Amino acid sequence: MENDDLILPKDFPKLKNDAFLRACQGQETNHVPVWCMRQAGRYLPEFREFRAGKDFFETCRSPAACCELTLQPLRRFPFDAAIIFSDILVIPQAMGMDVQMVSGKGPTFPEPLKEPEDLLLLQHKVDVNKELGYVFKAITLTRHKLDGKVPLIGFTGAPWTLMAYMIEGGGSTTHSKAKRWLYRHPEASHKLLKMLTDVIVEYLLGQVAAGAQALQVFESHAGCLGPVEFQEFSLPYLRDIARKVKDQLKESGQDVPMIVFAKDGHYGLEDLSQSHYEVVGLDWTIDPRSARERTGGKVSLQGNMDPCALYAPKERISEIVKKMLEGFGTRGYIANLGHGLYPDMDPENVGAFVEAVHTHSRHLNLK
Ligand code: 1CP
Repeated sequence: MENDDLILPKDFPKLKNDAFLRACQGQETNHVPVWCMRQAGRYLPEFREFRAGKDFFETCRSPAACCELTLQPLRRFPFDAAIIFSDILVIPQAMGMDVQMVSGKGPTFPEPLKEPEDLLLLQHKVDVNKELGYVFKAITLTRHKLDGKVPLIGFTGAPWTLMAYMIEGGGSTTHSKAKRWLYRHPEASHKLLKMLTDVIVEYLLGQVAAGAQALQVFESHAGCLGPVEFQEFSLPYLRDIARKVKDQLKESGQDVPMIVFAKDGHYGLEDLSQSHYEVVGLDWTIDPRSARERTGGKVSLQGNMDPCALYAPKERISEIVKKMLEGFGTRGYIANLGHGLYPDMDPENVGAFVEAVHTHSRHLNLK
């Protein structure tokens, strides 16, 4: 593979470990599959070394760099899935917004959306192959280089979460600027959410065409909405995305499992389990048994250990994992954290988490 640019999305190596894909579909597996949100990240010294001195979004635009960062955690741990290294904010960029990663501050939009008229400044029709083709190339390259070890997950931010960043101009604790739009400019809000939905659908289809074997939709800011706002401004778009992606894939005889992760959106759990997604991701504020009851076996579940439990000694991590597995059961379940890994986490404890999931679930399956 001399020139990575010439690698095509076909003749992919045969998949050797399908536990993750089977669990997404609710099928039996020998062990519970496990991966971690932000598994490619700053808690790994090799990640910090590779990223040192490089601009974050420049890194995102390099398929070779994304491939390397995606593979790094898999060299250390027997994760059952890989997630492509990228970021949710590549979509606002593709729509014409400037987004920079400011060290110590996080993603920053120098000119966030302020008033409904600002929607006119956005690119309404996005050619995803032109604007986001670099992500597709990264996916194709990574799928080849994974050599069938585990499936590759593609992802996107959900419309409300992206809208929140585009208005707030970065991270926020209250999201009051973005929520102001929901209460003051509901029509413009729906217009923006619809525009984002259209781009997201094309983007996800492009990821599948490039080789993504599952898709996760991150509604990271569900928690700042209440049940009423969630029903109006988040859920319909989450549903639309899954339905449109699935309908289009069906036309070409394809099917990939889709995961929806609405962080802190416990009030929407019943609805999320009836939204065309195979898997519902959970944060740690939901009790596993109650999540199973409330979703009534309609979907597989993913999550949900408190990431901070990784600060505990390894024996304690093992106990927590065992309890979590007993709560969820080993079928139709993908172990993960309730949110991403933090930069100060010890890679050894991440290894202990993965091992505990594999060991305890094999044991429970024998009972
Ligand atoms: O320089 C760095 O390494 C910065 C840290 C970092 C990383 C590793 C950012 C900045 N993004 C990423 C990669 C990333 N982002 C992945 C890679 C794959 C993996 O998980 O291993 C993924 C899936 C994302 C998705 C993402 N970006 C989300 C959704 C997941 C979540 O955390 O809720 C969100 C909200 C973002 C925005 C973002 N990007 C980066 C930061 C620090 C943030 C959060 C900003 C904030 O709200 O304060």
